[in-house]
Amino acid sequence: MSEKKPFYITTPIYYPSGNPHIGHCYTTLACDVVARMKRMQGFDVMFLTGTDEHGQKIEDKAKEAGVTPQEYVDGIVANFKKLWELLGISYDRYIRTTDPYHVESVQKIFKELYDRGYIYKGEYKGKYCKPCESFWTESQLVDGKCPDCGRECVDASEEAYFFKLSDFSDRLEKLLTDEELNFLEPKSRVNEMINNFIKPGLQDLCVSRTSFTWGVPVTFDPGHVVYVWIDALSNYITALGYDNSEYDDFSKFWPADIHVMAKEIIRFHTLIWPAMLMALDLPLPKKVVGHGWITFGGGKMSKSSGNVIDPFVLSERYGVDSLRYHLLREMPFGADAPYTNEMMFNRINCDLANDLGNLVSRTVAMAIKYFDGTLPVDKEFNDSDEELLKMTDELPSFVAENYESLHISDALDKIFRVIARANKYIDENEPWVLAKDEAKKPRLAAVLYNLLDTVRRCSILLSPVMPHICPEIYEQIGACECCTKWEAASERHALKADVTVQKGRVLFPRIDVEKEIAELDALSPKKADLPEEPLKPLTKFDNFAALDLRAVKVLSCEKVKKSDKLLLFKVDDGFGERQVLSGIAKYYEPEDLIGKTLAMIVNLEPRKMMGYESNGMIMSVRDGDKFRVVEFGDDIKPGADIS
Ligand code: ME8
Repeated sequence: MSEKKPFYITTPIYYPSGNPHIGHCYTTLACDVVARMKRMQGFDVMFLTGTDEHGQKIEDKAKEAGVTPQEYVDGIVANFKKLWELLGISYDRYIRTTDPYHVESVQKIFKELYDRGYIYKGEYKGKYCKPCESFWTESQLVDGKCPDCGRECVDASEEAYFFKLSDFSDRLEKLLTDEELNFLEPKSRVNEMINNFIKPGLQDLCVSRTSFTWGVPVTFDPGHVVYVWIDALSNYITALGYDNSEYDDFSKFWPADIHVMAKEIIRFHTLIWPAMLMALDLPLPKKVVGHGWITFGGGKMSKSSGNVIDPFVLSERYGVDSLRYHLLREMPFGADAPYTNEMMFNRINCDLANDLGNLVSRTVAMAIKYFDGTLPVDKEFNDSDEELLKMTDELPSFVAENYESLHISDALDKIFRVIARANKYIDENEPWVLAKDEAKKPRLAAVLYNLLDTVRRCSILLSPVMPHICPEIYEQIGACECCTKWEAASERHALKADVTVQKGRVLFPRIDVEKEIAELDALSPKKADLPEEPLKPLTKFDNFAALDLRAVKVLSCEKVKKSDKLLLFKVDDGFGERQVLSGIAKYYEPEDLIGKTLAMIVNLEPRKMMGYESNGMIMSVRDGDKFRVVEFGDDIKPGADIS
């Protein structure tokens, strides 16, 4: 039996409603660093990530794409996994909430909570959009209307199950304020949870819905599916085999050591999740850490000029470890950090090419030049070496602590201070001057040895962040396996006294910032050249075939009073007359359209606008900031079908 201590770390399970982006990369990389370090420290690590695949949004996206929800998520999940592989994410387990074992466990957990009296049946009240069949909260409405279709919503209610979150207020407040436990970091978030949520009074949480079907069915009440958080949060225990026979790791790894996420879902992890566990009589996770957001020019990621931020493209062009380093270095603990390609290029040039890359290549080159690659055993160390060595001695405990508490940027900052100090040490000792005097060869050997050994120690500590490059550095500086283990970072002079170096490739080629920005620009279509709407995903032929598209002849056309947008048409559809509205009043005088033969979708459900019923949709095409109707010559008869 292994005597290793267990260590369990998790990312959120991401929504596969779109492809993974740099933001998802940050959390996953941060967890990867901790997982890699803990493995090096001899822990038995379980690093869990995955995808949260149920819900209305996925159901809608799949419908839009004309595929089943399962087909839709399968496609996106494949991209998540591809990206994690490319970035070298060393996860041990990947959970999908559509995995049958998870579904089974969630059903049992839901039932258990119900049997224990923590889930009860009630009425969910909200704003309901009938055509969209969707409930919205007040805050989701846009100008008081449905955020999807812009139509009026009505007060409505549906039968739903609720979780008694309100029962747990006192225990949650205690948990969050217990100084010794230090349950939530950063601390600033504790007050936010207490003042914004606990103090105003926790509301019971709606945990089932009947208005959509893409979810885990409630076993004892057909028609209800488990709504979002009970399904999603349970992943942290179902993935270990809680209430299922897929895995048998629950007793070993639960409670989790750290749940990592960004700030917007701290609330769910520090209120709902502990309350669920309390209700189930299970131990609570040891720590929840919420980092800031990576922001992209004004907060939103965009493909605008010069800012292609597809992680696949970036890691292929500039190296996986450079991307890993940049993201982890740039995000100060708890705060937001903007992302731009320019910042990444400057960071790579400054820290990686100039400081680390140069230190390695200069030191190796000097060892080759002055000693044919193998340092002599005879060395002369002196007191002036102490400052560099002492600074390096302080690193391992600082780095370990800061990696583990997700202050990764602080840890990297400290490592790079030592690297900068080592570069200064070269300038102070002027090896090229020492080399001119045969009597100073032992001193020269000591200087180069100190440098190589500092590179070794720093590289061990950097290896969780740059797992692909560090082994290359070990090779160049002649570090054997035993002196690159985690503990060896604390040891001075663990390199062999007669170490042999090897010239290797340039580890971090300098980036010509302007040229690269121009090339990335060329890779992405300019904003002005892009169609306003991106292409929609593929859809089934049947979706197209369901539309009835016809040529129609305009019989009459007039402006709708009090509307500067709408024109009211009577058209001949070949079978009779029908009334239709179109929002093109800004672009046409009504009389110009009378007598024209236009393209129209004739089988859309009727819709009322400004008091008139519209039966179909006249098709028009965007022309800059205008719209033009799609029209045919007089030879096309009304009713002719368009395919
Ligand atoms: O919230 N900066 O899924 P999600 C930093 N399924 N981190 C970011 C980020 C950004 N710009 N964008 C995303 C969900 N993230 C739920 C979670 S857990 C039981 C259920 C990361 O796909 C960050 O970790 O919206 C954030 O918390 C998470 O992705 C949100 O992922």
